[in-house]
Amino acid sequence: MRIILLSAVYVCSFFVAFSQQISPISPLPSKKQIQWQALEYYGFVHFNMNTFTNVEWGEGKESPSNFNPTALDCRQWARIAKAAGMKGLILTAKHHDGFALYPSKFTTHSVAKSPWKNGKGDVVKELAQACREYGLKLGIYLSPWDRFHPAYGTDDYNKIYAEMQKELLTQYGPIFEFWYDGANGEGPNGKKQVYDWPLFHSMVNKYQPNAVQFSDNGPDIRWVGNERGYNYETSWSPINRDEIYPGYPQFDRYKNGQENGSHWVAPEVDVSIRPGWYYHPKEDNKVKSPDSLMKIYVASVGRNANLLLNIPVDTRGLIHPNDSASMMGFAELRKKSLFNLLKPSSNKIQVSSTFNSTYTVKNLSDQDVSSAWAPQVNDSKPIVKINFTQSVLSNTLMLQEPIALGQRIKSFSVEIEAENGEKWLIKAKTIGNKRMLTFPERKVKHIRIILEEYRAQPLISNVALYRIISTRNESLYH
Ligand code: FUL
Repeated sequence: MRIILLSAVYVCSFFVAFSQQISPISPLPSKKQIQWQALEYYGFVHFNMNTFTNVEWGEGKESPSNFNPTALDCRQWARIAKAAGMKGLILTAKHHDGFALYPSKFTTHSVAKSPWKNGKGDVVKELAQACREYGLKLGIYLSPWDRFHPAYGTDDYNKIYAEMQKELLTQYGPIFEFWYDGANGEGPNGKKQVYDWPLFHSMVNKYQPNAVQFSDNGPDIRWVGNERGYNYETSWSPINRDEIYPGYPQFDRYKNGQENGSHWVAPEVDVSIRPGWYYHPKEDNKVKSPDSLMKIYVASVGRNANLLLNIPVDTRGLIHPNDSASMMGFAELRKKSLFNLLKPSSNKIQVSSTFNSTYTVKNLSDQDVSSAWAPQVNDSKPIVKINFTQSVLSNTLMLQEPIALGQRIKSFSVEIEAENGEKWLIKAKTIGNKRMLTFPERKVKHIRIILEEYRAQPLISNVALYRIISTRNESLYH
């Protein structure tokens, strides 16, 4: 009888352990935030009145007659973006000077007043069509700051902005991201606007519920805190979103996100391929090189953010050949660098313990972000160990957490041993969606990843090893 009972207990506990799922820890990303994070890399297009007046910020007094691209071709933008591996394009439908790239009913300052296509043109429409043709997503940048609009600085302006949102959100098909700029200066009458953020957010939630909204504090995705193309090494997607607002002067204090933040608002790195956001002929030879874009990628996508790379379209209405060459060079580098050198068949991945058969070591090399390895609850020092039967020339370790279950890891270290006996110890804090740790390129023989602190039972969804190279086929990391 005792034996039967004991066996029953054993069988039951086996099934409990077998089927037990690890609970998520809040805050959690929504479905659309998870989908957005998977995009990783997409483009920004700054093309508007400033392109023709050769400035970065217009004053709102520019004549619409300036806007006259000679060869505008949104299909060229989309073709290049697609070939460059971007997943979408976000267009400056209206910048701070107030000029609208589509014939809005709520401003008199738009393409409708320009000589381009005799005032019958609509850049947003052309880009929406081109994106559809090339399988790209479309995003909208609509500057709340408007240095032209006579209503700016009054309550009416909030309603006008919301009406413009409605036009953009209802006339051009699906939108994947809505971008609010944090810049807020004076309007034409010297007044500043108090923005009605709840109204603006409700417009997107109503007309494009699948679109994520970007601003300094979200609500869905947030500014990284600089425009130079990198995220900070420690990066939490959770943040106390309600303590900050667009243009918040002490934003620096929030740039790492917060371990115990109230909301999930992952960072986006926005950076231009040239020094300026808009096209200036004098910057034709200042386009960032593919090597520099690769470093930006590692410091953005490889640090728990997405990369929004701006391409300034020129006065013809085309992407300049220097920019497109660099974008293609960058795509080529990613292709040559970002394939996993860990072959599960020959390089043995071992773990210190396994929670149950749902969270096995196999999940670490399946490239699937929704499956993960987890150690036993009582494993006080969870370790992932990789021994190479043949050492592998590499310079980057990539780790991922399954973000759908929340961000957990607070600190970890990586020990690397090269074939020649050299050793490194890398100490780091967060992983998040993706973390790339670079080290001097060597033939690597052993790697140990030690999970030290975590907010809840730790989970790792993927481990990969790369050799990231420059255009000269040398290591990008010496
Ligand atoms: C900034 C703006 O002031 C720049 O002109 C540009 O649009 C950049 C993306 O955001 O805050």
